[in-house]
Amino acid sequence: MAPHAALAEVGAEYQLARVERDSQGRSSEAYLALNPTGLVPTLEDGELVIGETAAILLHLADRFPSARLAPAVGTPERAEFYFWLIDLTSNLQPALMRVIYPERYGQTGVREAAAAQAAAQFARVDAHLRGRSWLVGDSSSAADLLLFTLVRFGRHLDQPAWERQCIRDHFQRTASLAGVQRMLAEQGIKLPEWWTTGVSQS
Ligand SMILES: N[C@@H](CCC(=O)N[C@@H](CS)C(=O)NCC(=O)O)C(=O)O
Repeated sequence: MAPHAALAEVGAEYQLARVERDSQGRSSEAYLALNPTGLVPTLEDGELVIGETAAILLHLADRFPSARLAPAVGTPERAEFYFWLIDLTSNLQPALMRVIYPERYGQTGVREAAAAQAAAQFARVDAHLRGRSWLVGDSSSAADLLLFTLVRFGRHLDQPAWERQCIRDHFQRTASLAGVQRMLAEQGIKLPEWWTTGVSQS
């Protein structure tokens, strides 16, 4: 979702390709040749083939600087932007994967432990968003697209992530971005009823 929304936000021309897996969840040899991790997403940009959501977002921010997917290089906001991309990728996302697919981790109690970890991370993000519209600075960045994706994954928690007020406001605000709207329409993703009500652009 996040790289797709970023492509739409920057106004790039792009094509989506569905990645098929076999019944054991294995990716095809052709896909593994593009991305040895077998994970989605992968971006092909001319000769460049690159995986990992955060790497793709950083690349798109560099390729389309006027779209301002990232704060200016060398500023404190840029450093905070790195923090959020790396924090969301390395702390929150793995916890959510354990919540959604606990059977892969082969131990009992994985889901409960991971759900507690994810809830703590969301509480921290919610506190950071208090009084702010976006994760970094005064305008949206690719970090907001990544958070939006993970908040939607967080609907699987006993207390869905978007039930936290500041996260919910941020989710509504991010859902209103033109590129996010386009991504949602192209992926056929429906948002919950509440997102259309009370959208705050402050
Ligand atoms: N750190 C990777 C994680 C990607 C990831 O977990 N992708 C999921 C889809 S959202 C996937 O490929 N799951 C298939 C699997 O785990 O086998 C990234 O941010 O790109």
